[in-house]
Amino acid sequence: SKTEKEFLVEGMTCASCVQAVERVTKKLDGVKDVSVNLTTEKMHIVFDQKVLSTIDIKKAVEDTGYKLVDIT
Ligand code: 9UX
Repeated sequence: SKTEKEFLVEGMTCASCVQAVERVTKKLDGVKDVSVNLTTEKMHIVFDQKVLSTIDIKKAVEDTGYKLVDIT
């Protein structure tokens, strides 16, 4: 049930934005790995889809002030 997805993260303008997005997603139950790239604006995330949905991930990031766009 481990799955990988790519998202586009909208609204990041500095390295602290990247850290904020990584921090909020890494602490979600079911997330195994997250990496966010400021230049490409992409997030790569590995998570257990039995525990967490993409909606949950989007909500967590959007509550932090950024927007996630599904690209896979
Ligand atoms: Mo950097 Mo991001 O000062 O919202 S943390 S712009």
